[in-house]
Amino acid sequence: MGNYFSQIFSRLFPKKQIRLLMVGLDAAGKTTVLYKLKLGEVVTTIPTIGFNVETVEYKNISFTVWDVGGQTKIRGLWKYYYQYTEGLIFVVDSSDHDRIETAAEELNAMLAEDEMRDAVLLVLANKQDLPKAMPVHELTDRLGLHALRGRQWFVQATCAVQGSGLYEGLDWLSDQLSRRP
Ligand SMILES: Nc1nc2c(ncn2[C@@H]2O[C@H](COP(=O)(O)OP(=O)(O)OP(=O)(O)O)[C@@H](O)[C@H]2O)c(=O)[nH]1
Ligand SMILES: [Mg+2]
Repeated sequence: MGNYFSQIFSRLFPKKQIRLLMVGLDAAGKTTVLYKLKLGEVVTTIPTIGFNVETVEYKNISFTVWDVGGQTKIRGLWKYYYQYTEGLIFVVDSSDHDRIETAAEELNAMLAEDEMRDAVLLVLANKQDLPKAMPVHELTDRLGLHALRGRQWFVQATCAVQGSGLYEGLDWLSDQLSRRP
């Protein structure tokens, strides 16, 4: 009986579906983020060649999260995932001082693409547990986010292995996107 009513309820009020693309340089922690959200666990990852995709249910929203590998040689494949992306999650290893410029270049090139015009941007300042992690304000500067025009963006500090900050990031995305038709 309960099941019957919940089926009627979900037909009357279907969950909003939101498509998210999660990219960033290799080893930033994307796959760790994905499975921490999906399973509540830290999985042992290997570098992603290709993609992982999972749906994550949160706050009456069904997020479809595409996690695409970030190694240099395969970054050219990111563009095949742009279409219909409503939210871009750009994951950064906050302790990787040597590659923050590369991360900034990749992010800004992606945001310049026409298909990404309407996507909101959530940056995950990941690996905040590491001693040399850059704080949010420094990452914001170094990624050039203050120069963005006509884009909703937000930077969330996270530690994917502990799970901290991940749901705050989804909260921001759901606030931005659930109001859209
Ligand atoms: N200390 C620390 N390590 C993390 C954190 N998040 C991820 N890692 C580790 O970073 C390594 C790379 O994580 P992945 O999730 O495989 O990285 P990825 O971004 O998916 O990498 P590609 O698939 O190659 O693009 C793994 O050893 C993770 O355990 C974090 O918040 N803190
Ligand atoms: Mg991966």
